Amino acid sequence: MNNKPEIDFERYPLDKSPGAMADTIATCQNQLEKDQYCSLPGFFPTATLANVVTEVDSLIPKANQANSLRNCYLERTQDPDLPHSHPRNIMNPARYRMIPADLFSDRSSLKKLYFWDPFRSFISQIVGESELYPSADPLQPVNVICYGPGDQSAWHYDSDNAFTMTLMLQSAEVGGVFELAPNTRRGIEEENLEYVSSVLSGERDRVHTVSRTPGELTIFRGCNSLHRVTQVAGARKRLMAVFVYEKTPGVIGDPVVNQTVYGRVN
Ligand SMILES: O=C(O)CCC(=O)C(=O)O
Ligand SMILES: [Fe+2]
Repeated sequence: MNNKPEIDFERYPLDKSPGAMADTIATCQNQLEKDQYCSLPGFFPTATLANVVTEVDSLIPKANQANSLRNCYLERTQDPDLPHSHPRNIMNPARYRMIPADLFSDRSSLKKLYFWDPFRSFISQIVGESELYPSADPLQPVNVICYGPGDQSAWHYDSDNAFTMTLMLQSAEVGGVFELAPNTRRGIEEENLEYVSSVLSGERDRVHTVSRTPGELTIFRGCNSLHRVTQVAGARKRLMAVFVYEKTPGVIGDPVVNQTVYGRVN
């Protein structure tokens, strides 16, 4: 599948010579390096968003709902050998619905974007990878996370991906704010537990509120930067598309992860 997707080509001329995007790529690289996220507003125009939202609305009833207490490592059990204040023992509620890739039509603008080679090459340049590949998993490549009233995500680190790519489809009326604390840890060898605990307990000094307007593409490095989505209120759902690229071809997801996230393995 390699059809041209319906993005705003005037603002983002990915269909022109590679040099046409050089300035945007450099700006994104700098922002990503500095803040651990970068933003491309207006990537999807309004008409494209409207089509995708219609498709998403029809799929929500088929989506699995995640609803659990979890720590920032995405674990659902505490460790009784550690103090109460240890990040492993600070549990927060997470509730949302996840629409897996196989429910979307091949004609969906989300899939056209995901499988379009110039887009993948653009993203690999921003994140500094020589090559990225589509995921071979039936469920993981293109998802939409739906947050209805009362839904939210808990402060967490993303597990293995070096970067996470999201596109805001529809914002909530109230709440649903994406917050990110850049570089809360250096990696699992340098956890900075005191600072992590302070963010989990409400310390706001280094927390960024990241702008997410409808149509905006955001790339972030969520592996070492705590992030969350605050609780949504109001009738309009917050709808966020998430795209997963891999560093090697043919990658299939962990069946345990798929069962937890989607309620099925494939
Ligand atoms: O819904 C969002 O804005 C972010 C979701 C998230 O944390 C993720 O995809 O890793
Ligand atoms: Fe995340």
